[in-house]
Amino acid sequence: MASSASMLRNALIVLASVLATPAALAHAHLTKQSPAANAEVAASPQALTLNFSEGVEPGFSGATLTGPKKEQIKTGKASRSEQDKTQLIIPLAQTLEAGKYTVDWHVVSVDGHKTKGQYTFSVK
Ligand SMILES: [Cu+2]
Repeated sequence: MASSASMLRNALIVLASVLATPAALAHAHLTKQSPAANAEVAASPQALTLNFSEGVEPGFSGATLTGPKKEQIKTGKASRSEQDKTQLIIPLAQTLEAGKYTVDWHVVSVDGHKTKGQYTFSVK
């Protein structure tokens, strides 16, 4: 029969291996975006570009854009950069008027994990 000390030790080993699982560290986090978060741009952008810490699956990744009057902005289909699998490009189907815009993004990274987030930028 195992002593309680060895059971405790085994439990700690299991816990440590769960916490140190590399996949848990490989989620795609947003590292850079254009227009930049909290930026105020002079001209309406033609696309949103989002860079992540990991490669993303374009078929399961995208973003919605909400305008100053809480309206949904029309966007094209999100695609992944051909040169950079960590970059997602969302073309905008309309010119943005002055005001504050909110980007809600969601991605599935190449390891199959989902992440999402939100940021805002403004058009002068
Ligand atoms: Cu992951």
